[in-house]
Amino acid sequence: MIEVYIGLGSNLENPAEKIQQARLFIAEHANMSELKFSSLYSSPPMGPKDQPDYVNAVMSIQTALSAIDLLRVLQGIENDFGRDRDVIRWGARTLDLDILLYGDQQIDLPELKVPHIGLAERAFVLYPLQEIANESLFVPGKGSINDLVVQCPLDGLEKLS
Ligand code: ROI
Repeated sequence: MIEVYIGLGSNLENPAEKIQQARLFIAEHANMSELKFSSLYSSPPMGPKDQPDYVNAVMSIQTALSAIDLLRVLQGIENDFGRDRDVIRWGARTLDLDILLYGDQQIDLPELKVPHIGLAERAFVLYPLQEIANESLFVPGKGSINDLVVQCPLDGLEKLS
């Protein structure tokens, strides 16, 4: 079994509810079990500003799925939520599920980079990740979670309730 961190993001059509629904899809999936789930956070859009704020969260799961099989499952869930792929680069999305960390592995495939690209610079990923991660979590090739958070401004990130 591998411990995996997944980033969840949405900024369309009741995003907080979308995130909670996606959480259930993942937790109830036969090949994944939930370990931890962060608070929900709101964050201004990174990328084009003419889109609504995002709701973001991070969850950890245990799975026996390979990273690629996990990617396929998560893409299937995104599609179930009606995401149109690649309409506008970095435009609004109903649901985004990203593999942030896959155990301590570094993966460099055309369709999958782990740790997730940009993880180390994105407040909406780092802060919820730190909330649920062990203090000693190390992001392969990047540094300790605590160091990364200290170096990352909040950028308007706010914890929701
Ligand atoms: N911006 C924020 N704040 N949160 C996201 O989840 C997010 N996801 C994206 C882009 C468009 C890069 N911007 C984002 O894919």
